Amino acid sequence: MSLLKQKLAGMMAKERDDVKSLKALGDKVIDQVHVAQAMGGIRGVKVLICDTSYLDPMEGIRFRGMTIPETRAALPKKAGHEEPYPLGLWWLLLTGEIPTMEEVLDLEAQVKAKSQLPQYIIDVLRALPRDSHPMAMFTTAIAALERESAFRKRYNEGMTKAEYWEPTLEDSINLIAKLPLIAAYIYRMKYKGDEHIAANPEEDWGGNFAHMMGVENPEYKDLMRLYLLLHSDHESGNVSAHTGHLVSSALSDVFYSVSAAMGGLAGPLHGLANQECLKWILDLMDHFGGRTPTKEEIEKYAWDTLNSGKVIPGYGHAVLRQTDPRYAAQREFALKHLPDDPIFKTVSNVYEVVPGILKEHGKAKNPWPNVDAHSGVLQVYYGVKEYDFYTVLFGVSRALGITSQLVWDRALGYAIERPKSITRKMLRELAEKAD
Ligand code: HAX
Repeated sequence: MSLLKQKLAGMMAKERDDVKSLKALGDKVIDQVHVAQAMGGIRGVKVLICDTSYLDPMEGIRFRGMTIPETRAALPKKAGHEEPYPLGLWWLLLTGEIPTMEEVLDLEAQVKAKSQLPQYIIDVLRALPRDSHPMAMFTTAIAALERESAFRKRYNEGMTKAEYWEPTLEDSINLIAKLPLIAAYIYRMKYKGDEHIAANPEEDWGGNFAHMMGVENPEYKDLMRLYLLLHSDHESGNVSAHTGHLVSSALSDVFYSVSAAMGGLAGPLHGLANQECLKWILDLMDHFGGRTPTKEEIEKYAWDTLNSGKVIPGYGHAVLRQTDPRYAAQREFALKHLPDDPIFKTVSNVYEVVPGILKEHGKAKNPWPNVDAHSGVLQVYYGVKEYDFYTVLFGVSRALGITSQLVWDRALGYAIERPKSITRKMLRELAEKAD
């Protein structure tokens, strides 16, 4: 049995007792719902349970209680590299503990053993028109992989509810192993003359992804590790994680759940904002003849965007009310490795100008940048310029968060989701009665 499975098996009894004792508090009121929340995307209503991470509006994300700097400092790193093994973060999300080097390497080995792309997945990808969006390709390949599901097989054989987490973990390891292969295949097929690069058994999961995409710069491999850590988990209410949780609650397996989640990530208000954001920055620079525009010029351009009824991508957030610490971590990387890059300078100037404009505009509750405002410039710097691919990078990382949540959803027997809908007439009547 893998060290990860052993560790999780040892946690089950205590965690399940905890859930049982919470269920005994079942009739206590913990929140109330306002009309604005019912009409505004269930905004902020406390109805999901997620132990892998928590998002504080001012402080940002904590992975199992740890801030991003704490996590980066504590997780094991490959010798000679600055950023941790992303699979170490997965271990942390799953178990709540920082793994030892032995534990990370055991997990790396588990994942490596599943790192082959079946021919039928390649055939599915090749059958899609080359101008399909990479996220459509990615989502299709994940759904097609469902054929491999251990959960579905074991469910059909009649496994008990207490066992659900085991094939969920097995499916998760299988999926995590294959995602960089799928993503790199899409990247090379679509943008790099259909020439593919075999995995390097010496590389870790994160470094190998960069290698298979064709970027050998060790700095980029560290950027990839950082990227995979930063985008992984953002508690359970965001569109992608919540979709995964919702679909899995019907006992659909990991492949169906993550594929559906990726459909949500592909929206421009969510993960696709990273491509939108870089496009906005490049368009801005193009508009001023390719140079770094002045702050006054950025101000005018930002107002033009807002006045044309569009959002400024990479700014605002449904929960955060401060600069996203995932933005700050990427900015720190840029200040260290590409301080003089003209696109980075533009991103920095936009950071100085846009929050003030959004405040003056008066609509966005959070005028500060989110994770997507900074990721593109780093990719371009190392040669990954095809910005419609960026959400796939996000997707590989987000799967770490979603799968770690799904393993616990199934371990703790969380119920099938079924919120109640009412008609608008009923809503009005309830609201009037409430006053
Ligand atoms: N530019 C212009 N207007 C903005 C804005 C922005 N960056 N952010 C919010 N607003 C507007 C909203 O569109 C909304 O307008 P309406 O009342 O006309 O509908 C108003 O301000 C209030 O919105 P909010 O309550 O502050 O924000 P929401 O919770 O509704 O939405 C979003 C949060 C992230 C979707 C929003 O801020 C946005 O559209 N930002 C730009 C897109 C983006 O960067 N998305 C990525 C977010 C991070 C993420 O999920 N990454 O994957």
